[in-house]
Amino acid sequence: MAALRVAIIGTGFMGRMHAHAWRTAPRFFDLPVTPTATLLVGSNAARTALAAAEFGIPESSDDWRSAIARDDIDIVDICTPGHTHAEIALAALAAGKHVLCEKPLANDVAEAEQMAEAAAAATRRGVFSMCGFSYRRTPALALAKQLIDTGRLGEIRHVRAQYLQDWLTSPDAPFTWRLDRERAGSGTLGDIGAHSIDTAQWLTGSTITGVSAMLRTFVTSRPRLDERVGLGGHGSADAPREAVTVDDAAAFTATFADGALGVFEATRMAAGHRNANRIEINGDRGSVAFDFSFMNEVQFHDATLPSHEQGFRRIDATEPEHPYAGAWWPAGHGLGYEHLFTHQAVDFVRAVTEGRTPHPSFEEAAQVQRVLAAVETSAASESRYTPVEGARS
Ligand code: SOE
Repeated sequence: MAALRVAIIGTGFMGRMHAHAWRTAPRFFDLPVTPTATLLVGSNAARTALAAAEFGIPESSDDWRSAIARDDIDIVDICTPGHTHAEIALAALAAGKHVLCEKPLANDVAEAEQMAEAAAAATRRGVFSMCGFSYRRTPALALAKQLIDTGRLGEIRHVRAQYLQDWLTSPDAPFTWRLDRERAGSGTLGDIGAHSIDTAQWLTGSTITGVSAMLRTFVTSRPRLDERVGLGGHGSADAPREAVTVDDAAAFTATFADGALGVFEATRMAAGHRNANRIEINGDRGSVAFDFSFMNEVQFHDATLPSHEQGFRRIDATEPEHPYAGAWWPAGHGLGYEHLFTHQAVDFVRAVTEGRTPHPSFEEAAQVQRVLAAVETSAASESRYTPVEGARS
């Protein structure tokens, strides 16, 4: 294998991010094979050609099927909305392409399980796949994983995860595909709650076995996006409004196979929190706490120290010994969001060339999908919800 040629499907936020990652990975990391994004595929030919020029990708197309049929494409990198993941991934695996697929893996459990089965079969033919739960590639979180795996937290009792964003706080924030159940599968739950579920199961090495959940949609329609303003701006008050068919917020408790208890919250309406992806894990020997707002740091408490020496201490995960960090800048010169995607590309290339299944596998991502489905089922029934007697409404 001399090179790995990548076709990126999707020209939005993630398409742009992945293009950056494929370009950067071989510049900073010593890779056995050089990946190159050679083709960008989008739904509109003219806009995709412009995007390809901007991302530095030599070719563009509006036909993902012909991209997959090409002999000179080795990796299909799926960065499209969720409703297209299964069809593209299944076709790509059948054509013998390695597949990197954005999260959540699919829009429902049936699709996710079909993808996981196809991925397992492809692995036996030397064709690999991975789901893009990119936060696994945060150096500070990877350090937390090392601390947990080496027993520094002992037996895990609590997982406390919150993913707080605020870009939907205003009722005039514009409509996007992420608010359409047909395309996105679910709302905040699948978009960012899925990250917390994946991170929690990955860090603890334990699966979620049950949930008790609530979902809320606070704003039921939004103005159609004014292209001139763009996401993050406001739709004009008199613009036609589109119905929001997904959740704005999710809250649930969870049980883990190893006996731990989990409390999860995800919202895109936590005013003031742009991207606070937080998780804290408590065991009988210590705790770790992480907040993406301070993404280069992890807080570690060692409960085995003499009590007068105990307390959370901040570890700056930018030393050369820390995961991924040695490839970048001198210690203390932090990393950003885009680095996670570069690390993801690096791990994917290394696994593919060494013939190893990269993580998270489609099967791990299908387990996240099962949790998402359980949250929706629980929220719909609210069967374990007990109203407070005598409370005034
Ligand atoms: C939007 O909520 C979003 O871009 C997610 O889709 C990403 O997965 C997350 O990393 C940042 O926020």
